[in-house]
Amino acid sequence: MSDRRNVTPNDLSAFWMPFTANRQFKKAPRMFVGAKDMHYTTSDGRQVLDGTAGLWCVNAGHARPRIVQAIAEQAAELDYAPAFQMGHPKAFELANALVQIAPEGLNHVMYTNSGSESVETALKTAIAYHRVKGDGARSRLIGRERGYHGVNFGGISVGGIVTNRKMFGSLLTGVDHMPHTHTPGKNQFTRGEREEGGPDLASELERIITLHDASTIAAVIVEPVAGSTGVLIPPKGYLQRLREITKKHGILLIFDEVITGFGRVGTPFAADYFGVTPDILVAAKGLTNGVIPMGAVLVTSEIHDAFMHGPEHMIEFFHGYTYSGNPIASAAGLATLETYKEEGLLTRGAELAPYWEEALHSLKGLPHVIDIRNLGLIGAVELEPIAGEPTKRAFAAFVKAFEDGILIRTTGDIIAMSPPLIISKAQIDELIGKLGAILKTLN
Ligand code: PXG
Ligand code: PLP
Repeated sequence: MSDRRNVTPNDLSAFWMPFTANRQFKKAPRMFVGAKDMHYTTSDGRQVLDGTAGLWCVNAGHARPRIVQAIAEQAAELDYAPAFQMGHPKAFELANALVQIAPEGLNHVMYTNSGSESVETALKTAIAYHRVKGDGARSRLIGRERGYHGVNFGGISVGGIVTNRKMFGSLLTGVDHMPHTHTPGKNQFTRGEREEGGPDLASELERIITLHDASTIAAVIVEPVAGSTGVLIPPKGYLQRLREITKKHGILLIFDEVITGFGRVGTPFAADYFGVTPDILVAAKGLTNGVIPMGAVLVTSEIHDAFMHGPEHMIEFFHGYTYSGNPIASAAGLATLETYKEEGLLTRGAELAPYWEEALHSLKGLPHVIDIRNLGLIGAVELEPIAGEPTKRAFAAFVKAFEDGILIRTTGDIIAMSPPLIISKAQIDELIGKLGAILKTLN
């Protein structure tokens, strides 16, 4: 194999990078050329401690042997099989393995290639479910302010991110939004879930249902913990109440667990942590440890079975992707779930969470820090924005962190962290220690 370390590509302009300040990046590129366990290697040969599991996806750490081997073997044995009207064993094996670790009742799996596609699949399933039951008037979708559900049209319609809603036209019709669960100016530095406000916030859903009438609403979609928009932890009782309200009105509840799935909050899924089972669960990222693109949508038997009528030679659900259940992705998924199981990673976050919480909250009192939030192995440090220049202060922290050997994420002026679930206590100390030192140097 050729050694590509220290090779800097000589033309960066052809690749229009996603969610990146392209002009700024290309003036001073930050390049990774290798990764192993908790660390990346940069193009100038430095080690960077991964404080974000890549983009919230490399839950078992990098280049894990089982996964590497499974991908290589699968590529040689069966590289691709048509996804429609044909099968291959590993897609079925993985679906069974997923159902085993999923919350009780979520018994059927559809595959996609990303979180965004999983969201579209879930929304279409919800609408079609009511339709096949003869309840086709239920087509409205309810999302939430500050929700992130990927970048495709359904996802940005139910999502509540202003830039998406401003930039991309009129989006889907028949969508409404609940208020987000953040209470800025109150409850700062709460550890985990706050006590107050849950039932009140959830009762906003009742107001929306009264406005549109329940008979027009197909589904409510929420992230159990909003990740992308800055780690917004729901108050106690909130998700439980959403479940009660949706059930009462015959509305499907969709949990988007693209970030919270696969051990991130210390249980296999956030549904387990909160003790609330949705009708549809959306997953991606940690399903294959981020190594091969793959997402999944899990549904109850009630939903699945509602489609299994009509002539047997007919396609029951008119949906799917060229790469749904791709053999190499399926092999990566199976090897990932085996790695999680062997190392107890789906619950390791619960053991580490108190240490993580303590470390994070030790940053209280440092310059510019106005809030700290945490749940499982998720953490956020919110900084006071520079007046008139939002995002600049946190971005400066991000660049300095990369130079000092830690990888963090920023969204607005919020620093978000979500390390691989294999992180050691010493590495938590290093990550938070370095971040604290950086915060002291910021303007
Ligand atoms: N739903 C949720 C809840 C997500 O967090 C998606 C859907 C879309 O998944 P794909 O695979 O299409 O990107 C996401 C993705 C960040 C960050 O740093 C978050 C995501 C992706 C990239 C960066 O906050 N979330
Ligand atoms: N566009 C065209 C012209 C296609 O033929 C297809 C799939 O056959 C798609 C888009 C969808 O691609 P995918 O199945 O990879 O999502």
